[in-house]
Amino acid sequence: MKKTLAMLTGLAMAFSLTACGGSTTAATTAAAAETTAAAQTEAEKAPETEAEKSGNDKLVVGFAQIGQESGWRDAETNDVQWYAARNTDTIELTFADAQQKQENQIKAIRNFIEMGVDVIVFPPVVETGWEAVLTECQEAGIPVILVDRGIDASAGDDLYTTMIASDHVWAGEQAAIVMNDLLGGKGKVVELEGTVGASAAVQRKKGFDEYIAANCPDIEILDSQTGDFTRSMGKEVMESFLKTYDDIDAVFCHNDDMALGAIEAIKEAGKKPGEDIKIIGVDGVKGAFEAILAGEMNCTVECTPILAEQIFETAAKLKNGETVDKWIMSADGVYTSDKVTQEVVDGRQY
Ligand code: GYE
Repeated sequence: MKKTLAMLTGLAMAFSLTACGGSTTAATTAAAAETTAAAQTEAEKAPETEAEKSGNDKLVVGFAQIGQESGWRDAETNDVQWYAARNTDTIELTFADAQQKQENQIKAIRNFIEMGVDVIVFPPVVETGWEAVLTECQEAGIPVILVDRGIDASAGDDLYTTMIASDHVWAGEQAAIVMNDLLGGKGKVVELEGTVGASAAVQRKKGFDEYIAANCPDIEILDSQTGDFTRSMGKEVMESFLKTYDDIDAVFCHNDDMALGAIEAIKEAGKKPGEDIKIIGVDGVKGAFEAILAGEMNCTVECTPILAEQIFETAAKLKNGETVDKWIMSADGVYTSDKVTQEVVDGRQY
């Protein structure tokens, strides 16, 4: 009993339920609040014993979210909570926010194992350090779906069941192809990297840098530093790049939030973003589309956060013992300024 209470307190602490980002509609915010209430009530109840669980035919999913570092992340959270809130007759979602800390994600996953959920879903904040907890999931017989980021291949891909994510190497390559066009094959570029050790950052960098090295002899990458996928750090690091180099022609940002931060830094330095310094981001959030329409940004490579339907459908298949592909890849597009109209901006849900 003590153990149960301690665990519940831990769980309740893990439920930092997101107040959603600025681009959310009232409807999704309301839905998120609904799920929040459901999740909190769930946390207050005693976790199900295996016996109780066998009487529960709902799909019980534990989602250990990274945090709220970007508009993209908020959009993914909203989508998952919105979907679960609309399917409460078949789905029971327990959602934890790890506040960007791997140790919190691991704690949340261990709580889900103790609760005996049907399927565990999480985006690994970094690529390494998951062997122990994923082995525990395996020993408990709980399938694991990685979403939007992967784990280090050397850890072995039998540690998880499937991954639902975009191809981040492809995104980096697409950004490099557009960069080459924007610069007419010649110029000096800086790079704002995502969270150190996150697959989305490692792979976007690999795709971009390798394409430039192999195909663009007159494009030089002057510097590359992390902005941790946040707007504030993107701005800060761009400010320091602008102080160090007076000849920057373009910036490749591993996500749109950092690109939006870089735009502010460039304006404050008295230059025109999108013209004096070209800007490419990744994600395809509404703010980036608005910046492209305003001529202050040149391109965003899409990486869809709308994954809920795939996540829950895949989880249902795994609960039924079906096998699924090891990598369920999202289909994404590349948005240069010629493709971004007011209609496209208005049509963006996130
Ligand atoms: O691009 C970024 C977010 O893992 C794909 O994480 C995701 C990335 C996304 O914070 O904005």
